[in-house]
Amino acid sequence: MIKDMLRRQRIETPSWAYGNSGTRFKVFAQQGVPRDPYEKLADAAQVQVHTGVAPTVALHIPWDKVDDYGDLARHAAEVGVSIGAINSNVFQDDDYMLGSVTHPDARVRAKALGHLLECVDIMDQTGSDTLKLWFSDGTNYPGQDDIRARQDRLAEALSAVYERLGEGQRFLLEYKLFEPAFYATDVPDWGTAYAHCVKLGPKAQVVVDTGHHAPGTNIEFIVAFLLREGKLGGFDFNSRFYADDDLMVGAADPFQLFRIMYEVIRGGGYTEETAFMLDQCHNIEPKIAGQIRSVMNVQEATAKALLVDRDALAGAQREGDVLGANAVFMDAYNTDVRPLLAELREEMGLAPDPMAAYAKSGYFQKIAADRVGGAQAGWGA
Ligand code: PSV
Ligand code: MN
Repeated sequence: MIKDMLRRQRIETPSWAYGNSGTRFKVFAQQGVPRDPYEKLADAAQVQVHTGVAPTVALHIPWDKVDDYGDLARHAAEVGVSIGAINSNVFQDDDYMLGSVTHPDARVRAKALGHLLECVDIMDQTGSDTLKLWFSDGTNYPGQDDIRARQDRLAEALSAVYERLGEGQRFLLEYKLFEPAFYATDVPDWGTAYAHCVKLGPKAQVVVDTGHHAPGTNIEFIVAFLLREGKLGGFDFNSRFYADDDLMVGAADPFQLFRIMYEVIRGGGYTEETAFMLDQCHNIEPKIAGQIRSVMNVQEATAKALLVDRDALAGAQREGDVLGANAVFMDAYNTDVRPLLAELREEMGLAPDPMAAYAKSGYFQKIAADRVGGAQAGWGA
C-alpha cells in the first residue's frame, strides 16, 4: 500500500538546475554543463533513469527559448521525459526595473503581459498544462509607488492570462516575501496569492515555494489551509537556512519536509493535481547528482509521512493525549525508510541506490568529455 503510493509519486525537476548558477558574488562554471535546452533535458532524463519518479521537466522562458517547441517536446520524449510547467520570467529585462505587470507605465505592463501570453502559447506547443507565475514586482522605498494601485494592475494582468488559458490548462501563482524588492513585494505571501486566485476561479491556484517565507513560518499550516480550500496547485521544493537559498530540498530541515508531506497526504493533496516540483540551484555540488539526491529526499519524507499511523493519531488527538499524539507522529519520522525505498526501487527494476548507480554509469565523465566548447547554460541563459 505505502509502496504503491510511493511508486506513483511524481517529482518534476527544473531545467535551470542543470545549468550553472551561483550568487551575486560568483557563478562557478562546472564541467559538462548543458549548452542548450536539449542537453538540459538529456541530463534531466538521467534523474528519471535512476529514480523512476521524475518523468517531467519544468522549462523557464526565455532561458529555454527554442525555435521549435514541438521539436523540443519530441526530443524530451526520445530521451524519456516530458515537458512540465512553463515558468515565466518577467524579472530579467531592463524595462522591469520598477516592476513588470504592476509597473506604473502601461507600456511596460503590456510588454510583461505579452510575455505571459507567449508562455501560454508555449504550453500549447509543448503540451504543458501548467503555467507558473512569479513576479519580482515590488518597491524598495516607502512612497515609491501606490501599493493599492499595484494590486489593481496585478489583478488586471492575472485576469488577462486567466482568460487566455485553454481547456485543461491552469496557472500557479507563486509568492515570495522579499527579494529583489526590499520594502513591499506585490505578491509577498500566500494570502495575497490566494485572494487573487479565488477571484479568478478554478484554473488559478497557489504554488508554495518552500524557500519564500519568513524564518519560522509554519509552512505545513499554509499547505493544510490551501488544500482545504482547493487552492494548493503545487510546490517549488528547495531548502533554506537564511533567505531564499535554493538549496537541496530536505537538506536544511528534513523534519519540516516530513510535516509538509504529512499535511499533503492528510489533506488529499497526494494526487496528480498537485505539482511537486523542485526549484533549486546547485551552485557548488554536481547538478545531476544534486537533483537525484533531492528527489530521494522528497521520497524519504513522503515515505515517513505515509507511515504515520493515522488511526492511532486520530485516537490520541480525540483523547487529548498530547504526548501520545506527538509520539505517533515522531515514530513515523524516526523510522528509517531507506530499506523500504531500496526494496521499492528493485521492484521497479531500478538500482536500490540511485546515487551509486548514477556515479557508476559514467554519464558525468561522458558529458564532461563531450561538452567542450559552446556557451554553458546559466541562470539567465
Ligand atoms: C523566484 O525566486 C523563483 O522561486 C521563481 O520560481 C523563479 O521562476 C525561480 O525562482 C527561478 O529560479
Ligand atoms: Mn520558485
